Amino acid sequence: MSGGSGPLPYSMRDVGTGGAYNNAKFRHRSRLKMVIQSLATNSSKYRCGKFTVGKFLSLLMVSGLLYLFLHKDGVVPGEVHGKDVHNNNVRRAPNFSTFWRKPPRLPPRLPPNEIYKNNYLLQQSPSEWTSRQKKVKEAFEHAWSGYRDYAMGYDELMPLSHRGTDGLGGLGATIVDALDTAIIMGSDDVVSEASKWIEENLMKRISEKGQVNLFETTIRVLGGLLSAYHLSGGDHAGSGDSGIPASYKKANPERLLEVSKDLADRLLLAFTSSPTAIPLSDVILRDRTSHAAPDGLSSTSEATTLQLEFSYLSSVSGDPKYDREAMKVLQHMKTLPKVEGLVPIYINPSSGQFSGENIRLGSRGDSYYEYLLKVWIQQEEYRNSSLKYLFEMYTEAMKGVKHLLVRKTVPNELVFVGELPFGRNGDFSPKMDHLVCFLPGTLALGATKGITKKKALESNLLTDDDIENLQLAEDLAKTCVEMYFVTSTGLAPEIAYFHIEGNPEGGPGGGNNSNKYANDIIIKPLDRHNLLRPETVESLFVLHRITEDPKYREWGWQIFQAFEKYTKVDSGGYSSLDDVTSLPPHRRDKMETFFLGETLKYLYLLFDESNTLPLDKYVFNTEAHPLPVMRSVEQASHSV
Ligand code: DMJ
Repeated sequence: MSGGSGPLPYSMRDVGTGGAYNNAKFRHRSRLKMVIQSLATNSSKYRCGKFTVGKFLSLLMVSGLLYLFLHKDGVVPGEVHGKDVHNNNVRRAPNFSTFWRKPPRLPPRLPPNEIYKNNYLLQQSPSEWTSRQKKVKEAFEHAWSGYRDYAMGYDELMPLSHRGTDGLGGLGATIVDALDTAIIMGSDDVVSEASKWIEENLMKRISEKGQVNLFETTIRVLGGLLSAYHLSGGDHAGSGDSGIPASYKKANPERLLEVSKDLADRLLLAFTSSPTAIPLSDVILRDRTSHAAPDGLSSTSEATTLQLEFSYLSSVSGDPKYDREAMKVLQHMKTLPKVEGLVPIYINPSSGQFSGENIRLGSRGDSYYEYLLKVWIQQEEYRNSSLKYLFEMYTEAMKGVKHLLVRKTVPNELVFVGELPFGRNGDFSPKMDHLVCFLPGTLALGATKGITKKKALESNLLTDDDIENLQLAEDLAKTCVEMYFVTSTGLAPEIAYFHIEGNPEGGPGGGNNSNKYANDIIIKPLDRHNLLRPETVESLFVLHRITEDPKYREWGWQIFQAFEKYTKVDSGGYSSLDDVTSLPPHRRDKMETFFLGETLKYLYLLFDESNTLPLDKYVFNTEAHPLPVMRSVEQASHSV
């Protein structure tokens, strides 16, 4: 019989009785049996009264004769002698018997993916996570195609009205934000299109454009250029650690460095024009001038989230001025009075002092805390000497967070980080921006410095503080994902309030009443929008790398699916939403640059199986642009 003597293309374990691979489910049925069965069935169903046993037996006899007649010539010599069954020269000529012949019983045919998935002996088996990672890459390319088709050269895409908009000064921010993501994912076409545009246009834009915000331009544009420079092999010291396949397309590093320097030279005016160490908030690129915001104030986070980029530029350009100006800010911050390490969200560049008492880890406060840690991590050589103060400031601030800002909800004890809008002596506000969801990742990174928890424990590297911070990171990450799962769309609002004992705040929830935390989380009408922000998936990525707990990936996958379902625009791109609590959610006609620069990059890396961009060798700037940890010359040469 066909295939009877050959080896079976599957393991017998896969075709046992019962279970998913029960052969009975796949057996072919004889056509003759089917005809008889059908006749009998039809008879009994429609003509039971007229169809006698005699008629049935006669029909059986006729059928039998017909069967024998048709099988007279139906066997090829090879089959008779049990040899050469695969000899093409003796194949049966097609005739009626072919049609009637009973097909062999075959094992279940699985599609290739299923075969790989169920055979643990195959080394190259693409896992479920690899196929999910591929979906993220497809999403990235879909986002890019919308931008390229309707908004190429603008800062952002308006995916519904098929237009572009310049919300960030007109430097083609989406292109630069997306470039390193494309390199990491191996999206070669996007790398070509983005780097071609940068090479041909960006320098000119920088020399012609007007006002840009120092912080946004540094984290998105300068950070994006420098990261792409590194990943394209610009600095040979660290690029080998990235784990990105050499075959993936890269950009032209020389050109990227040239543009970076030109941009940074202009941005430096914000530092050098200020009477204090605190930079002014805006720069007029073409005029090479800088000015403060209309109210004269800078956001604390904005003034203090510049150093990873400027320090790295000094290191690769050999010019210390970038590092020097940017680091003055943090040295100055060290001297200012704080509330248990916590700082108000405004600072005055004229006086160099904080303005107001509003303390929060959400907007205008967030990345101050992130960069205290990351700048310390980035400059490995100075961790125990000149930059030690940064880790001390970070440690004190996290103690302050735990003491003054962390609370639990009623009834279900979700852990969250609230605010002190009127300082230490004012009332506590149980409000948490989605932006705060960067904190779980930062806490986890601060605890192990990028290595896995397992390794850190084995090497006895974790202090009590580290263990407490890691636990807080896990608790907060849970709260951040519940901010998604509690809504009708499965997407988080921009801001949530939390129900605490004696809390005067009350209000509607997220619309998913089956969620356990429906009564713990309050979402006010004006806070229901979603801008495709990255912070939660960023923390899931870091926590997964550090704890190796698969739940972080599962959570990330659920969030990704919700983005796919409710924010994807058929003609290309993804859209922010007005209200995550209503179905279908109204869309906002805007795709933020960080969806390509951060959100999709972190999801891609969350599902990555090969530790691309290891966290003990890379720091991600606050816009998710990875920069290498700068090791001393001696350390670097040992690892070559
Ligand atoms: C990004 O530009 C950066 O992550 C920044 O630190 C905060 N806001 C957005 C993303 O939400």
